[in-house]
Amino acid sequence: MHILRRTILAAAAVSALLASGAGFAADIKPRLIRFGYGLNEASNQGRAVKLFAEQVEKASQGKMKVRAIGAAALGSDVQMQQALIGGAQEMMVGSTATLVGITKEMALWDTPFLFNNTKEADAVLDGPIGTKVMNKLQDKGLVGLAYWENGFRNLTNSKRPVTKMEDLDGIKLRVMQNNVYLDSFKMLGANAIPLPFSELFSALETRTVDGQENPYNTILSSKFYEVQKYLTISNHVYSPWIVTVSKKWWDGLSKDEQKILADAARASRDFERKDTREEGAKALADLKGKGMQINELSPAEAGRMRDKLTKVNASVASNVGMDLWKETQDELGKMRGT
Ligand code: TF8
Repeated sequence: MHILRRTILAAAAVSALLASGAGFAADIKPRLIRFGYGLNEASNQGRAVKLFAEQVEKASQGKMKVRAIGAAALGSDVQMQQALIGGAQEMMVGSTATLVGITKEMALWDTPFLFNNTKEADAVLDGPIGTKVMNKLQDKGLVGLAYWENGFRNLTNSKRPVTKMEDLDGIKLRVMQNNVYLDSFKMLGANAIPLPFSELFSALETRTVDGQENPYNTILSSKFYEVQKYLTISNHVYSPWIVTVSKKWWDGLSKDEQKILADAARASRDFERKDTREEGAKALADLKGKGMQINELSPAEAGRMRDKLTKVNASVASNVGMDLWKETQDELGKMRGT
């Protein structure tokens, strides 16, 4: 009787251990992960990084510690990418658009009006095409774990309401350090100026540039409403973020450690998309409340801009390769039933 009871207790203890993820074989060493990002702590990006850190610490029973460092304190996206490649920093999350200099296929996501809605974005990014593009990073010293949502981008400026293309003439518009964005906005008539995000607020404040484009969430969390009066709803492109790891460091991790990071990146992706969409749904009203003047484009003007912007498609296609371009168009066509 006693032996039986002890056996049952022991079996229960083992299964509890296994259920908690700390199976006997789990190979987890003490690790410090410096995880950098560009927005501030009180942003959708900051909240998701915080969740990621909690998940990793929990799943590793406190052995793997994530030091989340926001507000570009470790550098701009481009600087952090280099630190990851060199092994001086372990992880980051940032815009895919700033990775194009490293992996040209990332330019696929810069295609204006590629996705009609977030459902299409999620399906393509999380499906075989998104994975294929993400895996291209590996040759360059980076491991991609998940796409998070930055979101559909909209135009703001301090000069005038943009109700038609011609209103952009001569507006000094900050764009990301990416040729598709540069070409797109030049094509629309703006004076497009590439700048890292970390320099954007002060560039707007000092009027070094007149405008910028980012999702509502970022316009809100980065307080651009303090230095930008006009917002034009343009939704001209869906911009993903991507969680990346230094491959140099990743290759030294055990399978268990890698799995903890990959699982946490995906769990925080799901949280982040939901959080971003909830915040985004209220953001316009919030921005109005902060004093921004918001306008939509008439269907005719939106169509004119769209026609102009899709002129960059040919150069995106040649950059990313015709096969990948066609595969993406086919996939979207299937989803749209066209
Ligand atoms: C941009 C991007 C940024 C992100 C962020 C720093 O405009 O949208 O918000 O790259 O990770 O630069």
